[in-house]
Amino acid sequence: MAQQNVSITPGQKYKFIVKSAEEAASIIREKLGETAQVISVRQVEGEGLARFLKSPKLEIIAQIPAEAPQTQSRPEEDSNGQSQEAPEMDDEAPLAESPLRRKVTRAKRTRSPQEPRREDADYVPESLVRAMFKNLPSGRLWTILSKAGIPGEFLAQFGERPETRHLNEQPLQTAISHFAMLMRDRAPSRSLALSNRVAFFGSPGSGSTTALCKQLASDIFLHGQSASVMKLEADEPNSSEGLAMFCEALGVQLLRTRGELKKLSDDTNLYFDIPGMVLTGKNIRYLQKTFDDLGIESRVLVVNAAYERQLIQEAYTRAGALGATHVVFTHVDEIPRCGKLWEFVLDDGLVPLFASTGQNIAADFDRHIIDLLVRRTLSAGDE
Ligand SMILES: Nc1nc2c(ncn2[C@@H]2O[C@H](COP(=O)(O)OP(=O)(O)OP(=O)(O)O)[C@@H](O)[C@H]2O)c(=O)[nH]1
Ligand SMILES: [Mg+2]
Repeated sequence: MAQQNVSITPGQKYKFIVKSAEEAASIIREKLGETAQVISVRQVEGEGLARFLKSPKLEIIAQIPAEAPQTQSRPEEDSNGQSQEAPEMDDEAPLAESPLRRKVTRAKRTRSPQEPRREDADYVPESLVRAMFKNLPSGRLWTILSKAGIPGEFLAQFGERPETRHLNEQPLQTAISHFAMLMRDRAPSRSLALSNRVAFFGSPGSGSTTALCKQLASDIFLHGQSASVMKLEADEPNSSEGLAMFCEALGVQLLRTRGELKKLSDDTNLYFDIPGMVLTGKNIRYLQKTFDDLGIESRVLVVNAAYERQLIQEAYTRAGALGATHVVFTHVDEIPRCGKLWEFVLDDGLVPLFASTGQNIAADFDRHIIDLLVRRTLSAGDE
């Protein structure tokens, strides 16, 4: 294997594409030394036909901790057991990171959020996760959680907590209910109420208009509140046929110009439908200004739960830069494994408003996301 004797930089992340966990372990040790840490593991497949012709590979991101400098040969290529520096994200927008996400490499986006890679690409067999994360707790419960798609580093961090160590000694059923209880306890207790001006935004097709309609229906049917909707335009067209029909059916006013806002009473909840847009720096600035000008305090990021975990992270980071307050996960009905959502739901950043679990705009949503995840995680892992 080609090597170059140049010094590697502590703290810098390196990406390795390998065929197996064993190969990864030996390459990482050889190239980065014994102190290297694995930060993330992802199964990658070829595109198109290559997907069927080639065996899956693993993409491993590793780094030497900043406090452990040393000189080693530097990885230089990027295929078949070779390696390269992990690329940093294309940073148009100011980025704010949450503590949980700090450990995770932000790699350059290779496809647009309009065409998200499905979450299956993120699934790494439990045996491989286990080989990569040495601190991963062992036992039947952890096997189930790992199979359910909870990321290895998240599980390893969770397993280090004193209150989780005893779980393996318990009968499985007891361990499962304790796990569920710990997850519920760990969820941030804040329930940030919505202000009376709320915008739903997300990448094209993420389900933001549908999410808005669900919230609207809940206000009207369940809480008897009055509400109006305003459709905002931007560079991207904002088709409103479905929204207009739904508003008409509910007897809700659909506003199209800012001038109409003056006629609204102060106690009316007003929901803003934003055209789907990729959160580039320009769009973030546009949205931030629009939200500020219109006095929109509640800013709900709508994110398709079928996106790759990395894209969800990116959406979170970018939405944080425009003052997002809440998050809605959509298409939860379509994903076989919900494990990857745990780290987002347990994060102290955005407050989860609900999970959308189907196309029905007057139903198909669940506000008890923790319970939903516990149910879905354990049933997926137990299959
Ligand atoms: N299965 C499923 N489908 C959903 C869900 N949420 C939305 N959809 C469907 O996804 C499609 C896009 O939903 P929209 O609400 O129009 O998405 P949008 O983000 O407003 O799209 P644009 O404004 O055009 O960018 C529609 O066919 C919805 O019925 C969900 O939770 N589950
Ligand atoms: Mg829409």
